[in-house]
Amino acid sequence: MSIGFIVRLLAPLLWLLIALPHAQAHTHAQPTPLPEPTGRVILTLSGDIAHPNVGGEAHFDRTMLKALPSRIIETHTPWHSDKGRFEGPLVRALLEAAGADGDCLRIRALDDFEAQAPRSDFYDHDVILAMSRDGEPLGIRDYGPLFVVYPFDAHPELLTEAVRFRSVWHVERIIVP
Ligand SMILES: Nc1nc2c(c(=O)[nH]1)N[C@H]1C(S)=C(S)[C@@H](COP(=O)(O)O)O[C@H]1N2
Ligand SMILES: [Mo]
Repeated sequence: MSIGFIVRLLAPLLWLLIALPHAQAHTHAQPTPLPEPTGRVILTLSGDIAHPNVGGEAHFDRTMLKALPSRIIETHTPWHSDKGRFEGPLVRALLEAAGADGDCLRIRALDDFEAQAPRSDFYDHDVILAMSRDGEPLGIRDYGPLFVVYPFDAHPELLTEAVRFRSVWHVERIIVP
């Protein structure tokens, strides 16, 4: 066997070894462009964000939030005596739109309240950032404009102090450490 023959045999293999991981990393890192908000920004995702649209942050107006995959959750909450029909984007859809990969999220409210929540909550359950209740936009008096709603009625095991703490109302920012 000549050296030339061995080189010709190995070259494509070497090329695969070098090029393939790059090709995969490239497709994986392909960002989904997040449009820029045109209306008033009501939610900001900051920190470790892969798809920023304004500066290094992901800003959302109402229209952008409404365009995300959403759910309707019919449930009581520890703060409502009657059942409500809460509707809004899935938190995991929001994280994916912003390219937020962190394991833990800091959810901050207009009143400076802040809670930490594990990312897994939003994959284990259809947790939404409710924008409306019974078809009406959530006002600041009804825990709006954005309220983290867990499906308490469907999953009573969620009625714990820890999850109550993560049920942040008046949400304005999600920080990905
Ligand atoms: N914006 C905002 N969300 C919040 C809070 C708050 O003070 N502000 N309190 C949290 C805590 S600690 C709990 S236990 C629940 C319920 O608060 P409550 O017992 O005062 O009704 O809401 C959570 N969400
Ligand atoms: Mo609490």
